Amino acid sequence: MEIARLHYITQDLPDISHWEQAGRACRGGADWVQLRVKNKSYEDWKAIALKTQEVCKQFQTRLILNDNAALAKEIEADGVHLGKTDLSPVEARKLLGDTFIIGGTANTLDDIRTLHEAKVNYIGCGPYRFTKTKENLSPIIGLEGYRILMKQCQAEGLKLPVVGIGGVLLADVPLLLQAGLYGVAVSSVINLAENPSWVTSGFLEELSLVRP
Ligand code: TZP
Ligand code: MG
Repeated sequence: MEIARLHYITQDLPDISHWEQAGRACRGGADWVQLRVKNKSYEDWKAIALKTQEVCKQFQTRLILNDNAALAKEIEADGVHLGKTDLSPVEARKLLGDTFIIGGTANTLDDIRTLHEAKVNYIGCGPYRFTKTKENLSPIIGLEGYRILMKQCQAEGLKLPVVGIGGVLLADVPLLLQAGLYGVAVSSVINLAENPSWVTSGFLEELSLVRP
């Protein structure tokens, strides 16, 4: 299955809903939306997810739920992104089946090895730099860190698409791709922009300039 090179991520914001955020990114061409909802009951989360799914379907954009494999299954999302404290990717695969997209979070080479073993479809590896978007950040990886990690992956034959995440800005894209990353996952740089659709299309343009 084709993994997008731009993983657009919604966030909890006071003045705009998750589905409106998704709509802005979709209008800019995003074909992959990760719904990142925090601190909501299952039912509230489900209501948000269904509204976001409606928007994504209009644009034929894939919807990936963060954290919640059960909800992803219930609403028949396209995928789920699992952190280290969520359901394990192995259990998620049993629950969701072979065609469901399962992504996992990595901070180290060991994490990447484990996720590869678990047959996830892609890996979100970060944080690239400090970001206010996520609490309890893992140690910063930085550009040199990615270079080293991606070289080690290549040496070990770990061929999964790895997207960089955490404080990624448009101007970072060329160097991150040169470091060996497949793509990027971004949230606030799009959500807090004056023109989120325009920034989204800027990312897609930058990513298209370098082959993975
Ligand atoms: N995981 C590691 S950093 C991060 C997540 C979800 C936040 C990404 O958001 P931003 O706003 O692009 O830094
Ligand atoms: Mg998570």
